[in-house]
Amino acid sequence: MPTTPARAFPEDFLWGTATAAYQVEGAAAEDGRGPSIWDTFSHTPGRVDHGDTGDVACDHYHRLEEDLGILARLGVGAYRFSISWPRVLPGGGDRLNRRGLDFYSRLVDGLLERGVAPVATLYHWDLPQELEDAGGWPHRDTALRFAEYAHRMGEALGDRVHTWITLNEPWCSAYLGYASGVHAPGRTDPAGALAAVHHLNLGHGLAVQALRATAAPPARVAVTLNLHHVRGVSERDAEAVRRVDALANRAFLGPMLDGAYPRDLIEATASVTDWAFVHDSDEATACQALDLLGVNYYSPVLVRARDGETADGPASPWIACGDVEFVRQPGPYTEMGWSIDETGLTELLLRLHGDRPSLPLMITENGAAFADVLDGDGRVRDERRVDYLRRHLTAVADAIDAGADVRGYFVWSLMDNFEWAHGYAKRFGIVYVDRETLDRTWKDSAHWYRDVVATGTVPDPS
Ligand code: IFM
Repeated sequence: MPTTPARAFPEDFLWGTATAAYQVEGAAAEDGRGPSIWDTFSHTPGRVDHGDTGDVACDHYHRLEEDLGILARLGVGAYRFSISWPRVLPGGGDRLNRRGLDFYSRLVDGLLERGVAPVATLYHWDLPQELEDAGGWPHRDTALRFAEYAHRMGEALGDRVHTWITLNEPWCSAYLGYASGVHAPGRTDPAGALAAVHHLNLGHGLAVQALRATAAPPARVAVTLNLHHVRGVSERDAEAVRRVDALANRAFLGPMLDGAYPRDLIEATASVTDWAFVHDSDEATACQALDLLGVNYYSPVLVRARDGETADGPASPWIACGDVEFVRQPGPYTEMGWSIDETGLTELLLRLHGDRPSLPLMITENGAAFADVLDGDGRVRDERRVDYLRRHLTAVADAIDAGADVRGYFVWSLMDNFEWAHGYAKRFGIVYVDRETLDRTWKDSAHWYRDVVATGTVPDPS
């Protein structure tokens, strides 16, 4: 019977877990926090399954000590969280809300006291509502406000936070927020979505400059992208693959890492926008030296050309791709309907390393939703999540063995939380959160991950 050998990771490999502010904090109207686009969106009937909101979420804001204890017992070397912009700068202006900042200060100190390195993401989708009212990410000024926010956070926390992530998954912010409208703010404006892409890229570059100017050395600055590993059904789908890759990946990698939008992206979207919102020197500003590239990976993408026909349907995040079919891939699937295929992760990491060998990589999110059940004996037997994590960590080990410079891995997520338009119906946590009591229970995967972290080794499944 074939066995999968245990895989040992480098000694200095960083093991962590991740969450995001709106998904876990709750306390939406407390201590001076202002509204974000996700407060507005989730309170709009029909936008989020079951009418769920992040008002309470996991109540992490009030259960900070308990959650810090969980992280300490997991033994992780790092915790990736995001700062809620409207909690620290309500309205997105320049008035610092001390009580909001104090929460992050306590979080950071609590992590450091427990030997856990804080990894702070500045923007995980919760734009202050007032900035959306003024135009949102399609509007250039939002990038400038974002840079000011980065500056304030670098000043306030940069003495203790040494790893910073500017944006989380700008693909989602731009295309799901402004093209398909399934995420906040729920707009369906393809030209606006491409303007959002640009202002997110610009805001990223300005934020890197702001962090470098304020955070104490040796600050590491990164961005997290949900890069899509795109495959074609056959060789004749190469053009479709290239177009989807341009929109999904190179729209961000191009300006951020090479200082230029790819020509084929500009051409493919010419009927939607003339890209006049890109000012001279913006691309150079977006392109700042990075210490790490954060990679979020869940599943690969499979596409096929539609033979010239275009599909009308609900607003799509895939601008100028009406002639591309997104093909359902073979199972097994997670509860999100995403196919489980870890080979895409190895291939993606090797592509990134091949393209830019000197840029270290970090898996800033990877994980799976399953319909977990808290059994009568108090256990959550989530063996499918253990299998998912084992497969994907093995895929990371394969990439490292083949030469990729991967420095760390963060499980998404520390605990079950508000899964955006799906509300609380999808459970991604390695810690189970009871929706009535908000009690936390370690799932089998949390015990498994604690052992992985302690030994630096992914064990043989037998
Ligand atoms: O929950 C999200 C997270 O906020 C961003 N990355 C993907 C996760 C699962 O959908």
